[in-house]
Amino acid sequence: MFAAMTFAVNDPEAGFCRDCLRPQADAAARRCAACGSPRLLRHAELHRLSIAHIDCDAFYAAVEKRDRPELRDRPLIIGGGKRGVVSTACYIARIKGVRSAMPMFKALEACPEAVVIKPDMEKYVLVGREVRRMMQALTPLVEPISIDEAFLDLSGTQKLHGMAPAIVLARFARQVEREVGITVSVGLSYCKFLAKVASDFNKPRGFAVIGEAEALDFLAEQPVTLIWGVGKAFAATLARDGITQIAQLQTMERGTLMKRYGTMGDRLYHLARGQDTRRVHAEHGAKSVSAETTFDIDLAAPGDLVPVLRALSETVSARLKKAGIAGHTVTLKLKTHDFKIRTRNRRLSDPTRLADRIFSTGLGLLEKETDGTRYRLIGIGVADLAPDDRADPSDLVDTAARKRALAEGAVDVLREKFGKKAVETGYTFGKGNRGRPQREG
Ligand code: DCP
Ligand code: MG
Repeated sequence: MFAAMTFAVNDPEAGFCRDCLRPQADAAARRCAACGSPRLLRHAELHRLSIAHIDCDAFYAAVEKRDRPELRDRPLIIGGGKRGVVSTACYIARIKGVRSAMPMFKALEACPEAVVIKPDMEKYVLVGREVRRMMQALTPLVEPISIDEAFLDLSGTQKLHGMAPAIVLARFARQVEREVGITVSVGLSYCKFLAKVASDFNKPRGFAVIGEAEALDFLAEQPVTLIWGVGKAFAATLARDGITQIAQLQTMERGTLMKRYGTMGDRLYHLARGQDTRRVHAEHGAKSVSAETTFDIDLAAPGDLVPVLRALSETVSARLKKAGIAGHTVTLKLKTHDFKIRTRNRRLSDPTRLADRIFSTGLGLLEKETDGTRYRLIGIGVADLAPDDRADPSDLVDTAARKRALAEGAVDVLREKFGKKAVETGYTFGKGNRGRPQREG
């Protein structure tokens, strides 16, 4: 009889092997006692951490190298095509300085010997889906962020898997390598913010752990740009105020930060201290009603985006009314020109089914995102669904709401009678064909 193999991490300080997954006994050993691999993972909080961020390494390039093994040791750039920029480069090309979004001619100046392949999106989408399905076998709580990355919440899955989340994740990384033929990097922590930071930490084929006990010290040494939402422009604002390091934010009061930077100040305060209570939301878990549009060309101007938002809000509202439901939370979704998905939410005082409220809430969210970024997709929706008898009460703080509800009711009657085009609001009028929908759902 074989002794039952246990994958529970007995001693987190001794850790386990990322290649053969066996627990280790010696916390000082440099190689796995069983297989000799140097890829040992140890951390005092290894038992307890369960929020993960997984990101594929050099995704498009990895897929192409998988399909053309002769390119394995060559510098590879995926790019060109209409946009004339680098989509991604393999890690060999990155050593030469090639980066995503770099103009192609510059990339080839830096690395003239590189092989260049045009992106094959259809293929990458299929591979991305395959990886995602494998994630969903680990936990229902998988929140995709882009084509090659997602958050996973593995809390409470220890019993199901018979092993700690850390080992489940290492096994997953190994499985992706064997079955899909590409590599991933894993970040494990107690919150989304630090899980994402960790996954970037020792790419490629990385696995980094950030525990609660070390979070403050770790963050203190990092620049403010590490914080989610601190882009170039906001970092410049902070720099003008003399703030460049997270350590500085850790000494500041919440009130001061909020007074200076509004809701972003609140975020700075909490994230600088490693406090992030956002939950991992499953892709299909929370029921929602939404509509989205992919543009023919990327759009950045509010004047282009707002009318589309208005039209989509009306579509969502019509679906809600038809189903007799309303949503408590309005969600704006944007996909940037480089395929990053941004979602922004606002919870309302009570559920709504009105196009006007959905739109005006979405508009508030969109305003903060129209910073010159070019978008290829916009979507709006509502979540936290409820029966519509509690929706849009007439004694709303906003007294105009009742009037708007009545007006919308009248518009709906006209539309029912004479068709959708009969009544167009100022926002959608004449703009309907600018962002021609390719997909709605
Ligand atoms: N992408 C793109 N243009 C960009 C950035 C990314 O087309 N400016 C595409 C190509 C990438 C994929 O999205 O392969 C995933 O983006 P990542 O930022 O995760 O980059 P990679 O996976 O390529 O590399 P990394 O190992 O840094 O994650
Ligand atoms: Mg990636």
